[in-house]
Order: sequence, then structure tokens, then C-alpha cells
Amino acid sequence: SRKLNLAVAQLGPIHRSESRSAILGRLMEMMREAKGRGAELVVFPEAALTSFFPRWFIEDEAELDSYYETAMPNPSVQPLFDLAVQLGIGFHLGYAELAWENGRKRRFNTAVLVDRNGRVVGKYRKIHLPGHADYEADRPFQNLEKRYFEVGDLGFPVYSYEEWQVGMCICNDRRWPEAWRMLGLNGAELVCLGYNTPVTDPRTPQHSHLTSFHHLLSVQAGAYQNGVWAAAAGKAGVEEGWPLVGHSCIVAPSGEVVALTSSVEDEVISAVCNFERNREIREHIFNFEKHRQPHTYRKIAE
Ligand code: CDT
Repeated sequence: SRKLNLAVAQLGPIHRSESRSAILGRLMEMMREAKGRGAELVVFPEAALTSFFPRWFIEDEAELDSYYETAMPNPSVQPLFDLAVQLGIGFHLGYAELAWENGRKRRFNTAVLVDRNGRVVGKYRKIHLPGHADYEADRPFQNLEKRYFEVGDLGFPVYSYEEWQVGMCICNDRRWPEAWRMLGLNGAELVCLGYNTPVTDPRTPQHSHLTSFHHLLSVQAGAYQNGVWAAAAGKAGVEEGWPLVGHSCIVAPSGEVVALTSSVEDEVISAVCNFERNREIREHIFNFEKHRQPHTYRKIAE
């Protein structure tokens, strides 16, 4: 059948002092709950293994490195992979990646797609990095993603997860129509994404009451305009003094929200996604082959 039972596992705050084993325990409990609902795939947030450290200016390299994974899986996350195999459930996980490539230390904001056999079948490195690269003294908290991560170098790949075509993007990417359109053009049927979105952006406090609206607007528009299912998992609640938006969701290709969290804590939501519904959009209003006019879009790629 073209139906996938899909879960999104929102995380409440992760504090700096929380141990890796405690964090893993939370993820594993939600993985069990997802399985209990019959889910075949569970989506965890961006940077789901740590506090969202770009809020801090960290000068000590060893301290900074402690927030990154040098391999995936690695011994500290192996229990999550083992549980996935035991339960027969796939998952999507965001984390900070430290990779040695050609003798160079590289840092990425990364997500992986893991199948029911515990194998990493897909990887994405975040492309749209928000914030700034240098310490800004007038901010109540920093947003140093441009300092701590390189722009992702994998493009917007789409992977076969069993019979479904799955793409990924990460947090700020979801606000960019180009990210969704690249995934749509690459054949995605489902887009998995994680996020850590502060309720208040110190540069635009007049938008604080719109944070959830802009989040949902972006995910619903991206799903509808590309005829894809979307699964968006947030880290929510007051993390180290700063509130992060909730409203993790599952959105249909019609743009309708079919599941939505109602807390800013650890919370699992799920929905049965019928992939026949993608065709309602992609064979009609957004039939790319019939209606796109790429020769008029050149500026977008400049
Ligand atoms: N993690 C991440 O990309 N967060 C950004 C914050 C933007 S500045 C308020 C986001 O787009 O949600």
C-alpha cells in the first residue's frame, strides 16, 4: 500500500548539564511510544543530542568539540540504533557533525535517515545557516550557526526509504522555497525536518507573536507547493532560559496540518500518510512538467 504510519517526536528542552544517557533515554522512550502507535518511521529534531549550543559564544575548542559527533552511529547513540532494530522502526535524527575530510576539521549541522535495520540510508547537511559568525555583545543570546557550521555540501538529496522517496532539510531551510522546490524536483514524497526556533529573535522582537505562524506557514506552503508530506519535529520549551517554539507537525500535500503537538515538552504525534494524496497536487495544480516555466526563473539560481 502507499500508506506510511509516521511519527514526529518533539523534544522538550535539553539543558547543558543533561547527560547523554539521559537524553538517549528520552529519545528511546519516544521511539517506543511511536512504535506503540504503529509508526514505521519517527522523526526527531535538529541537534537532538545536545542543548542548542549556537546560543553561546564558546571559545574553548575542546568544549565546542564536545557538542559534535565524530561518527554516526557512535557508542553514545548506539542504544538508540539498537532499539530501532529491535522494534523494527526507522528514524530521522539531527545532530552536530564533526568530520575530518582531507586533513581538515569540518563542522556541519546534519541529519540522518536510518532504516529499520539500523543502517544510515541518507544524510543531509544544512544549507541555510541563520545568524552570525562573530560575537555580538548587544544580543541577549547568540545565534552563531555561521561560526559553528559550514554550509552543507550535499545539496538536497532524496533517498529511497523502503518504497518512499524521502528528503530532508533543517530548521531555517524550511523558510526557503528554494529548499522545498529542490526536494520536490528531486522526487521527494516526504520531507523530514527538525528545528530549534527561538520564540524571540532579538533583531525582530515585533515578530515574537508570529513565530509559530511563520513556522507553520513555511511548512504548510512548502508541502502544498511541492505536493509532499512534511514531518517537522521541534525542540521546544524553555531551554537554558530561552523559549523555543513548539507546534511540531505533520502536514499533508494539500497543506493541511494533520497532527500537531499541544505542549512544549517531549511529545509524540503520528498520522497515517497516504502517498496517493501527493498526486492530487503533483498531477494537477503543481504538475511540474506541464506548468513550470524554468526559462523565466534564471535569477533564482544566480
Ligand atoms: N536553528 C535554526 O535554524 N533556527 C532559526 C532561527 C532564526 S533566527 C530567529 C530558524 O529559522 O528557526
